[in-house]
Amino acid sequence: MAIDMEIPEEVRRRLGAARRVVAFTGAGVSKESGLDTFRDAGGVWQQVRPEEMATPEAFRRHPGRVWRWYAARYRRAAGARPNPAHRALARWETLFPSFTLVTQNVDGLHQRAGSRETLELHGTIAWARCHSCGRRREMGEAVRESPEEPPACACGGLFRPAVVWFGELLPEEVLARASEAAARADLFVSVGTSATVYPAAGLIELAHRAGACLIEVNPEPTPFSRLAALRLAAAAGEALPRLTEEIETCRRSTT
Ligand code: BV8
Ligand code: ZN
Repeated sequence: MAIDMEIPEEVRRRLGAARRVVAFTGAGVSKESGLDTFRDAGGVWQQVRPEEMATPEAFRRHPGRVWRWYAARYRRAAGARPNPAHRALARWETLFPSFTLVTQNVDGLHQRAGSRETLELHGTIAWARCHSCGRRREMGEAVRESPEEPPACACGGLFRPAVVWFGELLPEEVLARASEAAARADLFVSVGTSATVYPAAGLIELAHRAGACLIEVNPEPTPFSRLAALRLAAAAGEALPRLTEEIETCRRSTT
């Protein structure tokens, strides 16, 4: 599919001059790596109800069921490979004086594509942590040792995936750093997210209100599309490498 890369002159100017840049990603960025999104047709939340799998109450009631479901998601994520969208974003660290990658994804694919610092708002599936005392261990090791039931911690509590469930607080320092980066951004690029889960989605509005140029990469519109200076209605794996070329061109012509 050829992507329409008609970039308005004003946006080109902003791409060329941007100094503090934030990319904000969601499940759509990993779609082309073979991982399901959450809210699209056939997505994760059409296979299971979020309140039955992704809440502390669900874990208390059915720890084995929740553990097995996350063990399966862990194996799929571990078996997936980063795609051109992840790789393009890893390069953005070298394109701008300041670049912050903020993700809602728990799959670790940004890091595996080479992104050195990624703010993981919803935690990670690569680690398990004790639901009682917070002790951490690698998810892969925990799943191999105990594939059917969550392993017990030395404190007597149960290990769970180190992700953020509905009704739980986001990691305070990660959210603070992401909010600060959004509030200071002059360019904010939202990729592959339905922008419906809070407080994460609030970062988009925060950046927009602070004057950032907003770009949205998503085949479908979102509640924030109307704020975007540029919308690329295409798959991230195609749009981001092309956008990266355009950014490089714009930056060469401004320096
Ligand atoms: C909290 C992690 C304080 C584990 C996930 C304000 C208003 C309304 C509700 C709330 C509010 N504030 C808080 C809430 C409640 C709730 C919430 O937001 N509910 C919503 C859904 C109504 N939030 C919380 O509970 C948060 N905690 O607020 O704490 C508190 C505490 C107690 C009481 C009150 C307050 C915690 C939320 C954390 C949820 N964790 N999961 C796991 O993965 O199992 S949620 C889940 O959604 C995902 O993990 C993901 O991180 C997140 C966001 O989804 P997306 O990544 O955007 O994925 P989605 O499928 O939706 O969209 C994919 C997009 O990609 C689509 O648009 C599609 O078009 C596009 N796409 C498809 N293919 C491609 C593509 N794009 C590009 N390329 C492609 N190829
Ligand atoms: Zn413990």
